[in-house]
Amino acid sequence: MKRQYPYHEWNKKRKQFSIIQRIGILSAVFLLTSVLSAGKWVPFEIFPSTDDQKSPDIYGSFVVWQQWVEFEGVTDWDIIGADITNPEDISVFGIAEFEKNQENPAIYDNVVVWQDNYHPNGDTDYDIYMLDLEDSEQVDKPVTDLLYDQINPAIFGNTVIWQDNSAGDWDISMADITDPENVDTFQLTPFEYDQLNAAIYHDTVAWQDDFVWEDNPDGVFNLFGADVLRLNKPIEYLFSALPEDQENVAACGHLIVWQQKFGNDWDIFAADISDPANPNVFSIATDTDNAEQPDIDGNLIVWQDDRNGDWDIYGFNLTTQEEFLISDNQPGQQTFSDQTNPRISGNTVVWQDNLGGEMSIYAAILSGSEVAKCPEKLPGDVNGDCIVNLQDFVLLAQNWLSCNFDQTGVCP
Ligand SMILES: [Ca+2]
Ligand SMILES: [Ca+2]
Ligand SMILES: [Ca+2]
Ligand SMILES: [Ca+2]
Repeated sequence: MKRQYPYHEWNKKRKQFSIIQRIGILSAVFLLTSVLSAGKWVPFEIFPSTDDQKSPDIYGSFVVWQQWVEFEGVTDWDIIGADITNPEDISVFGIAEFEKNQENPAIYDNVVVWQDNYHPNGDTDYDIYMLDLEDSEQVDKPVTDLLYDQINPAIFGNTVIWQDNSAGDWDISMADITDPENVDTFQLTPFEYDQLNAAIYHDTVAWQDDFVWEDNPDGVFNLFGADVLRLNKPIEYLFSALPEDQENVAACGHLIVWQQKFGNDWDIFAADISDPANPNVFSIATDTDNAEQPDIDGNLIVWQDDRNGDWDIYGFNLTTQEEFLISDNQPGQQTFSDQTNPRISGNTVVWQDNLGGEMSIYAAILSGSEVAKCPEKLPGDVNGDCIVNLQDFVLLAQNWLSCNFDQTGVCP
């Protein structure tokens, strides 16, 4: 199962380019200019630009994305970041502004990872790179230096995961980046068929997998996962196997969320994987329109939804069980556009928006009843809805004087 990739002495292949370009660009402060209109929360554009911006991720108040940047006559994707602690005084900074393409960034705390196809020898395969925003030298470091493509990274703590096509199909691999100079890499899914679009939260990794076996003869994507507490000895689970495709999984706490094909449209489902061998699946958004690209943090789930005729961002509060519209929801709004690809951290949601033609990154800081949490569970709140009422009493009465010890002679 375990495969230790040969470790290379990482060369400083891009250091020179890095220094030249880092000095020239974005350490500016931008004023909030794109307020749509008044409302309970007002979406704001993070870094107004005529460049296309897409694939945002967020951790706390740090937002990262990829941007189509022109430099000395050549245009390619770079990674840009912003601190949106104060939405009226956003600081924007360059993270990876190199030749070729830096794409699909992910962030955890102060560490950003991305896929990158710059090689000094002219190769164009993708590798995974990382930058610690607190690194005083601001030098990016390779997580992989492997043949073929390593793409689509995710990060939690000191564990980075990605998908790799070096075996002829997609596999998920992982790395421990505790010491960036000595990255240990492990294969998670050295299996046939495609394992891809993986998510990580603590020791849980989840991915979509079109593995064909007796329960999946058509090779649709099912959801698999693993406990990776020991990176060299992962324990694999089957989270959801249905005849319909299940894709784009995200994870937080003991929950995973994903999009699932139902008839001709996509729906959002979730599962409690506290007991990973027996997931408890429940639905989040199942109308006849498309709900896609879910993300989850705490008790909030977000996704993109086309029920209103264009793409909007929707949210669902797992505590109050209420659904709510996040984007294109301003009083008196006249202009509507497509909001897609949301990510959430705390009460802050980011997405990409094609308002005005090119793609831009927007954010909204949610507030009010839509984001209500239950700080602690009340004694007697049997159904966990943060209210002690008759519903709890009914559940209590149904089990009155029941006893469920697993050993005989213990119950009275
Ligand atoms: Ca670039
Ligand atoms: Ca590579
Ligand atoms: Ca595979
Ligand atoms: Ca919209």
